[in-house]
Amino acid sequence: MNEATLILIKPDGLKKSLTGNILTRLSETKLEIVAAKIVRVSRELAETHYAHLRDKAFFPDLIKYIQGELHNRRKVMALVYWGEDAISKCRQLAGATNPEEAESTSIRGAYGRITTSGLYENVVHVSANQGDAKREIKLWFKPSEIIVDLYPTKEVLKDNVKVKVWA
Ligand code: IDP
Ligand code: MG
Repeated sequence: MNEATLILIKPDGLKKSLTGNILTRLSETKLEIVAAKIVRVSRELAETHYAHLRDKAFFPDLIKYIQGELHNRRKVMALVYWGEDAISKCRQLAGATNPEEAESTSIRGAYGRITTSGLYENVVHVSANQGDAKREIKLWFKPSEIIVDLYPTKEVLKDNVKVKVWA
């Protein structure tokens, strides 16, 4: 079944100049890129994205990590991949959350590391399931930034101009 997934190239991926390698690896999936941008991650976006991990000891480090404070690279690359079994194909290529446990040929296995404070710096984010993908894509992208219709939208008036927002 066709589905969408959010991919983030995290600040360590950008700092290590891995963007090209990661996009090349992802192109093996033959999925379609339907949205892409560079994002400066606010604290609010970071905390909302990782809300399910709020109670973990590593949460403060995780927020610093995704905001680029650990790598002096205050940006991430955000993409939406779309196509047959997009989530499982991209999760497979990304590898396990713990880069030490990830297959060495996976993106995280090849390029990730565990910091001395114990945080998994694993280079990429991939939505874990369709529910997460929907929540995350709607959080990171406006409807007008995606070239296919993924989720229901509605029109609202903003400064007397009609704009599409997530319904
Ligand atoms: P996922 O990225 O594979 O979906 P999540 O459980 O959603 O894994 O965790 C989000 C991110 O938080 C991970 O990608 C990793 O950077 C970090 N993380 C998750 N679990 C741990 C842990 O047990 N120790 C350190 N960092 C972790
Ligand atoms: Mg996750």
